[in-house]
Amino acid sequence: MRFVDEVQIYVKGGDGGAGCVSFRREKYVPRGGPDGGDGGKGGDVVLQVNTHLNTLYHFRKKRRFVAGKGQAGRGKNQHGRGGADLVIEVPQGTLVKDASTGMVLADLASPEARYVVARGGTGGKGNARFATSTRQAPRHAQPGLPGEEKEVVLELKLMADIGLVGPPNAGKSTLLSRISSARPKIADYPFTTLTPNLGVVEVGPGETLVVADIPGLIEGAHLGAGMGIEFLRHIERTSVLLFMVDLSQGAEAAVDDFFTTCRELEGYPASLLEKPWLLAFNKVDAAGAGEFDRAVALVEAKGLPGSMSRGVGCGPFFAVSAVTGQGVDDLLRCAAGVVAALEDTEGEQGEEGVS
Ligand SMILES: Nc1nc2c(ncn2[C@@H]2O[C@H](COP(=O)(O)OP(=O)(O)OP(=O)(O)O)[C@@H](O)[C@H]2O)c(=O)[nH]1
Ligand SMILES: [Mg+2]
Repeated sequence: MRFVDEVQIYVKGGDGGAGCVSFRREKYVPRGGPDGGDGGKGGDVVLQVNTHLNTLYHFRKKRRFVAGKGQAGRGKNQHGRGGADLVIEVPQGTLVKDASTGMVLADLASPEARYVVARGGTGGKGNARFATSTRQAPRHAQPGLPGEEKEVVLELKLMADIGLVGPPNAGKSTLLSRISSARPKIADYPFTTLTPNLGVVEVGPGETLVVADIPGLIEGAHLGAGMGIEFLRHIERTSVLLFMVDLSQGAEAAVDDFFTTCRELEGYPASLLEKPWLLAFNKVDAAGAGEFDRAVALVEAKGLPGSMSRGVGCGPFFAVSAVTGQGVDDLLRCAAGVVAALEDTEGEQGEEGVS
């Protein structure tokens, strides 16, 4: 399935129904009073999170959404029925922006998030409402108001626990395909991955991690080189960064790649480097003996960028092979521990907030 992470759609609330002009007609009552009912309210267009959706793919064909109209009022003071709401399902993590101003209207980050994106118009008042002591037979009623309409941009930021970052060809997609049932394209050339992939990894009974694999980053990506850094928005919300570099090119090149990736992340507005991180030196199966130890020593000698978090207790360096599976379990166990620890601290902060 192709990943669609931004779509523009047109939404319009239902028009309100018109109020009715009507007079009572009864035998022996020559001039009955006004009895035109009110029009019904138009339906709202509502965006609702469905946690089973991972992409905006379902908007590829349908981009216009108009909620139901309110019915017109009728005689005998019968009010028109309200129009039906139109509920549009979106993945969790969808950001809603006004297409003309770019303003963020809503951030549907929680699993139950719901947002009325276009309100239905109110129904018009029937002529019964306009009767006064001096004006007993009003011949007018209000029209219904039109529903609100606008163009909005839906932007998806994936909700993943772990974001895989690194240069092209490091083996990020290979790792994702090894640890999850996701089947990203894998090939021996740079920029195989053009759109982010999500994989769900089972790390224990009933315990899962969502891993996001994004296109590779190269030097100057924050200035637009390669695939640019647009895709980094998908890891803005991940709890942990998993750097991956190719150790089979030798310790120096691998470590250079790591620092290049860090620099590109530094160039991204949201402070990604403050997240806890792990560094996987991949392709150990094809690397010379001792390269891993040399690589770790090189990173430590160079020192980490100042804005970078200090890594995590259980690592942060791993020698792995996404092809043979060597070291992968250790890496996952550590990553799962970091994610769980973060969730615990977030939970505690939440509880403090309540008291
Ligand atoms: N020997 C060896 N080769 C690997 C390993 N992991 C990945 N590869 C190979 O490296 C190449 C690139 O792998 P991908 O998974 O496509 O790399 P990527 O990081 O997703 O690349 P982009 O999508 O271009 O950013 C493929 O030919 C893989 O078979 C590994 O552990 N050992
Ligand atoms: Mg890839």
